[in-house]
Amino acid sequence: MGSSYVVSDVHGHLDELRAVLSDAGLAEGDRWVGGPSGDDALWVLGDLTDRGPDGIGVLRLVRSLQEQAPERVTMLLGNHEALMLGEKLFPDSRFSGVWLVNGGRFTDQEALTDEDVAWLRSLPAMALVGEDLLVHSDTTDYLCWGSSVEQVNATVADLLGGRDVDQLFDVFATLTSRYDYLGPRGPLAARRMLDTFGGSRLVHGHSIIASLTGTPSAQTTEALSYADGLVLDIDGGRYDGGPLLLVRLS
Ligand SMILES: [Mn+2]
Repeated sequence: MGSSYVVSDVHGHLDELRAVLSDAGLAEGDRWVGGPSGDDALWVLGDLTDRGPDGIGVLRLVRSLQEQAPERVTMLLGNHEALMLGEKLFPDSRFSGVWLVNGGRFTDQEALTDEDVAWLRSLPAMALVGEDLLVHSDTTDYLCWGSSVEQVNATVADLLGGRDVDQLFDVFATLTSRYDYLGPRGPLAARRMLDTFGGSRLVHGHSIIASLTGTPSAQTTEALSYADGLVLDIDGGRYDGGPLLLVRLS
């Protein structure tokens, strides 16, 4: 049985994504290899684009790897995927200003094809991998979409597939929430998620580790376990000068 890896918040840094996947033996260039056993799995926890140089390149690479190995490569929805969809599907809506402020790049948006849009609309919001509950954002607001992983993903698929700008904006807004597992009530919030959706640890990106620890991103070297060990933050803060972390789940 192979290992499972997670990576998150690539934000357009294609070269770094290639480098960490190559170092782990998961991919060589654009080709999926699957690690030493050939049986490893990769979970990408959202936010492929914006803020960085080549978001569309990152999107194309992840899509391609998933096409090569659909059973081994899975991508979850981040707030920037909802944002990218909103800007594409509803131009001149309230998405536009928000998209720009959040680091949207015209080159990414112009290169986005109908196939890319269909792919983005098909992305699940959460997954249970062994004992790890994988999500993009450190928010308990996933609970408003359902009380099982399947239900949440079905609800989000409906919202992403619709023609209602406000529904899509709500998905984006929900996924921008953060910091629900910090502080004295953090473990309780994490337990609520794990009791509802399963797993013994919640793994997220979205909020850079530096923002939780108060130390600069340049000093981040590994994922951060917190909330009594119930939560793991894997966002090293690449856009903030930190590392792109590829984390092996155990
Ligand atoms: Mn995010």
